[in-house]
Amino acid sequence: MHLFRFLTRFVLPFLPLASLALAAAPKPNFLLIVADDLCWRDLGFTGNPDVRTPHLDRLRTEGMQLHGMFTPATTCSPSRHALYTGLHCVRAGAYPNHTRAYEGTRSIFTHLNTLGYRTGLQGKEHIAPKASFPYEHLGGKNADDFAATKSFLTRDAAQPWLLVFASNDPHSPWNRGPAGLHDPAKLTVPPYLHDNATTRRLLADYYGEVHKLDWQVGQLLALLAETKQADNTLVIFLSEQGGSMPYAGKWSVYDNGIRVAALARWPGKIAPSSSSRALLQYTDIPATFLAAAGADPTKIDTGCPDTRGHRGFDGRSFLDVLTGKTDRLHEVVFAQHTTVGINGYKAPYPIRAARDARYKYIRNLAPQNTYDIGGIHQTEPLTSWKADAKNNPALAARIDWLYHRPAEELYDLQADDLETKNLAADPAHAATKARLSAALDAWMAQQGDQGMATEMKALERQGPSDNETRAAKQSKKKAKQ
Ligand SMILES: [Ca+2]
Repeated sequence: MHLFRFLTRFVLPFLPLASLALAAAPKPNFLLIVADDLCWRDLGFTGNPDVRTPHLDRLRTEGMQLHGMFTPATTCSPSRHALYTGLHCVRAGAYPNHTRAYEGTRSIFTHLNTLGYRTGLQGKEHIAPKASFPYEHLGGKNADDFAATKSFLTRDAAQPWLLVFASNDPHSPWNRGPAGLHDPAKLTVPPYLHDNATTRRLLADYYGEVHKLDWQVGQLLALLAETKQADNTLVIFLSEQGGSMPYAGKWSVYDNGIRVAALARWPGKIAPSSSSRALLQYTDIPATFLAAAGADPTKIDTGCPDTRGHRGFDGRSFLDVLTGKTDRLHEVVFAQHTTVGINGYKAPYPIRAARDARYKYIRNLAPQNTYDIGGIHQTEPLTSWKADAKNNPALAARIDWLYHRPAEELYDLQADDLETKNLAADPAHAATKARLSAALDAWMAQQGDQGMATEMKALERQGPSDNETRAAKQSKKKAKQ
């Protein structure tokens, strides 16, 4: 019998409609590209005049720029847990750096594996426990092994996939980029950095490593084109969290730290050269992928209930933002910073923030302490800045802000995007402060965030498993010495 007649007479009438729809529209693939310690401003398409990012700039013209994407954390490990679990940091137990989620927590890898996807992660991991993140680790520690990437992408044409490409670039010490690409003397030093020879030298090295990240993105996009999967792949690029020079954002909830450069490309679904200002968070990514795969993200059990017993994601799908149906998702986004457990930390300096489209409210929970950690406070360029500050009172005051801040801060980001004018004591902004402060309280309660008490439990939340916390591992090491 002719195949078509056979199908129409005997097979199609017995197939449920849903499977027909699936057969007509295969599930999309997902390529999630994550940078490391990249301030959102330091890309060609976000306006940096010096850095060279031709591949990312092209990706921007092929898709949508998400201007309102935010990470809920200020360091690598908690940002990644939120990104993969769809849960904010304290609820999942993954809030200090070098952290892990509670046993039983599920991630986007778990959920997409259930839907029949193969899932891989290439490059930097920094997440635990293993059982919560059931991906194949591609290329070992070498994120530049694109032969491993190609073999993963082409293994089985009938099976959809998720690949997270987690680059280690441009994380310090900035020695992996091409040498001599930028002349330090010719750079435009951003206004939030102090301009001296040390800053310029480090900035040139950092920009070189951003260029290397861009080369990796070029390799990935070329592989998608070569394997003819570009049209059926939703590509998302994220800058992770801010840069590691003072005021470049990392370890702070200022916008240089928690605001993220974000792009999304999905030919035929996302309009080229489009933009959205919708407020989004990393925790929205898992729900968005599941919605794009045809699943209902509101039915997902994350394995980790909040204080009200709700087991779903903290995030929501922004698929309708990507397809241009809406330009709104959240009214307020949130972030937390945990100092205890950061390499070289001296005293607890927990910070919380709530931000809407215009204003940001920040609460420093231990303003009586000195904020002092290894990264920004004890390395270059700060040492050179301190030497210059001896004859520069404005710079000295700026440096002191790295160590001491008031209990509350409020900024009008429309008028003051570098957050230099604290309006927390200004009666004209009392209502705004009260509104964002109340939103922050509600978020902390939902998360089970007890502020200082939570900060003091941070060491228990570090390490690969409940049996081997980072603190226990370190004291074992000390006992041996
Ligand atoms: Ca990082």
